[in-house]
Parts: sequence; C-alpha cells; structure tokens
Amino acid sequence: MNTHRCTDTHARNKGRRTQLASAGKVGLRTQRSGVAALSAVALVTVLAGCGAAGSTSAPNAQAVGRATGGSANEVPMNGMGQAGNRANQMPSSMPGQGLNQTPRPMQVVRRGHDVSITMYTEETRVEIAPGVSFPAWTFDGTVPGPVIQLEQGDHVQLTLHNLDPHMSHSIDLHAALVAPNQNYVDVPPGGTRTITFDATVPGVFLYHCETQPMALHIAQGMYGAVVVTPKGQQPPQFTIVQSEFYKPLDLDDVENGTPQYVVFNGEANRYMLHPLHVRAGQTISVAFVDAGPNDWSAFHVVGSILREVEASGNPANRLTDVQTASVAPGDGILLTLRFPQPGTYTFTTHSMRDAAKGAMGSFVVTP
Ligand SMILES: [Cu+2]
Repeated sequence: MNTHRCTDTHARNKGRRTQLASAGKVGLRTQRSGVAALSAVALVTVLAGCGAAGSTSAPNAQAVGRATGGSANEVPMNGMGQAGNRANQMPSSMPGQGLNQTPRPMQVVRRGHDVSITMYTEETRVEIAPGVSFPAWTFDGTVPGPVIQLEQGDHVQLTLHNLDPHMSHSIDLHAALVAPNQNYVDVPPGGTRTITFDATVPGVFLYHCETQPMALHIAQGMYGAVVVTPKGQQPPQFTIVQSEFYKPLDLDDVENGTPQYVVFNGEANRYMLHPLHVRAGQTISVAFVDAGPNDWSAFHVVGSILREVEASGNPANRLTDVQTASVAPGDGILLTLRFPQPGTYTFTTHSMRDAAKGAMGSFVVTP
C-alpha cells in the first residue's frame, strides 16, 4: 500500500484545528490495541484526508463542513413561505433560523471488533461556498457528518443524542441489515436512541437522517459516509461525499427546484481552491458517496481512467478501466486510479450543470 502523506490543506479552515487518525490502518491498529477512544475530531476530519504513514495524526488534513459565524453572505432564506405548502410535513416550530449550536464531535471506542459510536444531531451554521453561510441540520456539527470508519465483521453500537431543541431526527445506515421501523425511528428533541448492527457487508455506504420530510432533512445537511473496509484491507485514502444545497428550509425547492450549489464534502469548489495532493505512479483509492438528495453523480477525472470501480464499494462488484462512474443518490463506490504523469487533474461530476455549481476539484500530481 501507499505510504504517501496526505497533504490536503485548507487555508480557510476556520472551524477547528484538525487532527486525523482514522483513515489510515495505523489509526485502526492503534484503536484495536486498547480501549482507545478515537477523538471525534479525528473522525470528523477524515473526509478527504488520509493518515500519514507511521502517525496517527496528520495536521494538514482538513476539517469538513466547518461551522461558521453565520454572518457573511448568507443564502437567502425563504422562511416558511413556500414550505408552508407542505405544512403537514413541516416541524411546528421555526427551526434552523438563528440557531448555531456548537459542534459536538462523534466519539468512537473500539475494543477489537466491538465498536461503540456516539453521535449528535444539532443545528449548526456551515460554510457551503466561500463566504456563504447555511443554517444546516447536522450530524455532529458538520456537513457532511463524520465518516464512520468500520471493518467488515465489526459489531457496532451507535447511540444518537438529539441535541436539536426544535425537532426530531434519526439515522439510517445503509451499511446495516436491520428493521427500519424498529431502528430508524425519530429521536425527539433531547432524546437518545441506540442502534446495534453487524457490519457484515463491506462497502462504501451512505448514512442519513430518516425523519420526515426526509428530503428536507437530507437537503439541510444530514448525511455522511460509512466505509466498511473488507477484512485485511486498508481503508481508502480519500472519502468524498457529493451533495446538493437548495434554498434553506424550502421543501418545495428541494422537490421541484434546482440546487444552488452542488458540492464535494460540503463546500462548492472546495478542492479547486485546495487540491488533493498525490504522487505520480501511486495507486490511490477513493471512497465516493452521492448523498443527493436528488442528483446522480457522473464521477470523472479529466486525463485519467478509473482503474477499478467497485459498485457500492464491494470488491465483488468490480469494473475495470471506467471513464465515468455513475453513482446514484444513496449509493457509493470505491475507486482506484493512478496518474502516470505529474500535473493537475480535475475531478468532477460530468453532469455539467452540477459541475458548474461547484462539484469540481483537482488532484495535484507531483513526481
Ligand atoms: Cu433530521
């Protein structure tokens, strides 16, 4: 496997100092060696990062979905006007406006294959484009929420605390084989619920809030990636989540309009401004999830051909030499690629409308 350092830096990282441990095998080994409580900050920050070989932290990795002060150039709020068309589905209060809860990071405790995860739902403003603040509903204060990094065979106990004072939330994990009516149920404000499941199937999965109106809860930012690494394999070096942002709190716009932004890991053009750095000749692996809520991704890397694409991130579903990978909303892939020549390579969705709205990034390939 590769031993390169991930050098994904983000000069405008306003939210918190970043540490990173969980994306690399080193981090997993460290956790298994004892009752190592993996810093939630670490998991919150792994989305497009990778653990530096031989270390459990990579200070250059970036935070995702940074919380913002909520002052500059906010996306226009339509309030509940249009959403009032769907008043029967809307929360009774006026959520999300003015609330900027302090992000409370995920906590993970691993004992061998027994993994205990604590997550929080809250309303926190995040920056979705340079200078654009969005009143998000979140898992753990970021959009996307933190990567849930598992290994095939893990026994998972996930406890969700709903810190949102206004409305119920929930969590639906595509990696789990459980009865949704017993597990993906609403957690009321201030409430707590625990879900247990076995990560039997390897893959790259979505998790999201299941509370109705689900389209709005997803559009407001309630999603993230679950990566279940096959036994004996390394986790991917990068995790990228594509999603769309519509007018805040506007279910009608989510269902009938077009997105204002389409983003990778929560912010328009994030990796155009702050590229991912890799080495020529290295094989790199990327977990890619399309959180939607509506648009397919046509993931493409200009100047490259994806060497392998595993549908749903499962090695049993492997294609080779794919020019553009189709990823449905609610699905994920694991892809590998290698750049023989140094240079700058754009990655994007080849759905041009969405690329123009911010779903673009770049790999800077050095000799
Ligand atoms: Cu929710």
